[in-house]
Amino acid sequence: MDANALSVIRVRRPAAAAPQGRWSVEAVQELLDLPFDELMFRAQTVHRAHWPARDIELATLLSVKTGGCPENCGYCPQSAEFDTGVKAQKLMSVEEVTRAAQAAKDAGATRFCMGAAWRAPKDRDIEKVAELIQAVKGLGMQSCATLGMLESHQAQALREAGLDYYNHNLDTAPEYYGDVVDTRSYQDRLDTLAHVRAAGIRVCCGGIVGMGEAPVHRAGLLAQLANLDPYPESVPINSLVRVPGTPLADSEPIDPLDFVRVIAVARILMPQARVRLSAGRQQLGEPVQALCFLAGANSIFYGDKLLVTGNPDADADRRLLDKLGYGTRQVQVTQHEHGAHA
Ligand code: SAM
Ligand code: DTB
Ligand code: SF4
Repeated sequence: MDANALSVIRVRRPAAAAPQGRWSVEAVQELLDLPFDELMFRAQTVHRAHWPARDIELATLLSVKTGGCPENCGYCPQSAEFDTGVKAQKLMSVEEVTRAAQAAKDAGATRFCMGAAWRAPKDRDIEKVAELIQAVKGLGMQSCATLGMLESHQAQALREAGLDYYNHNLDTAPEYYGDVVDTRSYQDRLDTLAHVRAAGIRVCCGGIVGMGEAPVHRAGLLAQLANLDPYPESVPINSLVRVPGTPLADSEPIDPLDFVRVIAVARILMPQARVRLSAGRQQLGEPVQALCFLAGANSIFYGDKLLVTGNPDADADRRLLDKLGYGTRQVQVTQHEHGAHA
């Protein structure tokens, strides 16, 4: 057992105090390689020291601007370069988005995340998204947006509109990034994250596993996330949804227990972050999801659809949480509204 691994359960620092470069890729790899029981014990210990037990955040996603994206992210069904059957659409109206957010709230979601298939929004797009943010905030929900690369003044405008979180994923290790997308760089992603942070918006930043990456790339991604200063408040861990027509459609799926390990290490490295068990839950099944919660995941995407691909339906998720004894205390189902936007 190594000293780094032993030290991790003592981590109690506030996110804002995370020193740069604290985690080496090697130390993270050692955590990923721990015996499964040891890793789960450590992750659960860190989790219980920082979070209430059984507190699973429900965040609903909506694709407010779908398809036709000029980037070539190899995993993404919304790139215009790939033939995936996703049709490009215009930005949704305030009324449509408000209806969807209200339905999500009625079904028990507390956070509403709006995704747009842009490389980078124009200033006039930001003005329109600001109205969407205000509508979501008006319902008393937390707002999140993921719109691509931002300039500093755009991040500030989103903050002024009331945006709580900005999602911008690093996706994988820097060394593997060029194999996945070559229309933008890792540094572009880091620059946007810095603008978001400087504007006072909370950062939602994670990645995808199951893209054919080597284990060291998973360690590299986790080290990058944990070494952001401060580390993100919210960390979505996606398992690749393999969409026919995308370059990564035939990737070897990740071993489910390795996926659980990634969640556990994210929890250990970033004790105060909401670790979100994100895309790919349909493929994981209930027992693996239960292990992910045990490993420290405390948030899910909730609702029948992610952006353009499927997600377990809300009824199934409520059943799962009930089955696990987590209850759905925040959930007041309004049956006729739930799923109306899916
Ligand atoms: N266009 C913006 C961007 O790329 O930053 C925002 C939308 S983009 C769809 C948001 C995130 O979804 C990506 O960064 C990626 O991590 C995730 N994602 C996209 N396609 C995925 C897939 N097939 N499986 C898992 N995650 C995926
Ligand atoms: C994140 O990390 N995962 C979400 C959200 N942030 C925007 C997106 C998942 C997309 C899955 C494939 C799709 O439906 O487009
Ligand atoms: Fe475009 Fe975002 Fe999809 Fe990349 S992940 S192709 S930037 S929508």
